[in-house]
Amino acid sequence: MSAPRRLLLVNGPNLNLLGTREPEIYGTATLGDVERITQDAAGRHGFEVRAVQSNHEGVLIDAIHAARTDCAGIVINPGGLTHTSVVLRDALSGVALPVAEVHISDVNAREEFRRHSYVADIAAVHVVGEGVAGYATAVDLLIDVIAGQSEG
Ligand code: CA2
Repeated sequence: MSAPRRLLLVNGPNLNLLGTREPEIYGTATLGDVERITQDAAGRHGFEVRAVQSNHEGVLIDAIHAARTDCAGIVINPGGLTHTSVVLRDALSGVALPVAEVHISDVNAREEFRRHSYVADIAAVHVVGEGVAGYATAVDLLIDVIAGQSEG
């Protein structure tokens, strides 16, 4: 059976605040803009997007589990959970879908604790420091990975 032409977009804690504070770090685009950018990029490849943002780890994990049956890949900005969450990592590796990890800011040029990601070594795609445009880059690269899988 061919893979579903749908991606799950996951935005973690506090990303609902995009566009309201800290524009010098995160820019002025809102979460709605991020979801549109991701949907537009996916649409150019004939994919649709299911978007979830939550400040609750369990909600994110349930959404990741649900993607197992009807999504071909996951674009995720785990927010601060990037640096803390083994359970989020386990959920992502458990569903065995290709993952694109996105960070709006350049996490390698900020505080030391932001340099470690629990997701990085299970993600096939990494996009860091491109602002919200990085979500479109992540979609393009993730769909390359998905296309490569279905060739094999
Ligand atoms: O750069 C990113 O995308 C981050 O994933 C954003 C997280 C941060 O903990 C990561 O280290 C890097 C923080 C998300 C909070 O976003 C806000 C946006 C506007 C105002 C306040 C918070």
